[in-house]
Amino acid sequence: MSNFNIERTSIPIFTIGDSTTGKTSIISVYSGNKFSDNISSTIGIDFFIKKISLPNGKNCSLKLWDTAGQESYRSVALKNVKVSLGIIFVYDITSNKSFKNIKNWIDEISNTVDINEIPLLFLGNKIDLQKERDVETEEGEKLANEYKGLFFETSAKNNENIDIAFNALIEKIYTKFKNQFNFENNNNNEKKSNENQSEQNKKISLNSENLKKKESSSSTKKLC
Ligand code: G3D
Ligand code: MG
Repeated sequence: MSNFNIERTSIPIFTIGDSTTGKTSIISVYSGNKFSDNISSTIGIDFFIKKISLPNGKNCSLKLWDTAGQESYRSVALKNVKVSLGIIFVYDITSNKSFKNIKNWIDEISNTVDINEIPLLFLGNKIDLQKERDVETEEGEKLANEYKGLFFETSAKNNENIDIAFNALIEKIYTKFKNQFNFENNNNNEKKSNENQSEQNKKISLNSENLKKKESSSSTKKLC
């Protein structure tokens, strides 16, 4: 499958939040990889492709963009948020700073997208570290309610609540954007996907140059 086809047949979702909150781990575990204690830090922006079934039983792919916090990449990465159909905000329940910063991230991307128009998912990650908890569950719920987003507490380490959170987001995206899903082409896509099993659930890294190319090619929102 060429990148062109990936672009045309996937649902773009962004993960945003402070570094070390577990964004890469969450996406990686959801994409079917084992949790790694030594995950290499995201340098610029990567994306993972994950094959899913939609609520209507049809197959589709999620394109999960994984952003790093470094300033140099952040501006390029955030420009791409405008093509997203879902945004995941991640904080670390052991870091009140990362929780407080979610509002700053929201302010930053609000320059690019109308967040009221995009399904949002708020994740408080690292619930396996209960003894170090620095953010109460109710605070996370309150924040998510304020922005009419979904809320879950997760552990990428223990693979806890990861699938359930993504499924809830997919359902919300499907309900909101189902008119944009091109089901006529779906059989075709399924056939292509089956011919390219090795292309599924893969990680793709972008440097800033090809990211700009991606940015222009991903402005279309034709889905599945
Ligand atoms: P980021 O992509 O948001 O920067 P990473 O975060 O996924 O790179 O994770 C940062 C660190 O937190 C990693 O540890 C990773 O193993 C750890 N981590 C991620 N999710 C969890 C979780 O649910 N529980 C616990 N206990 N740790 C988690 P290192 O040691 O590599 O820095
Ligand atoms: Mg990362």
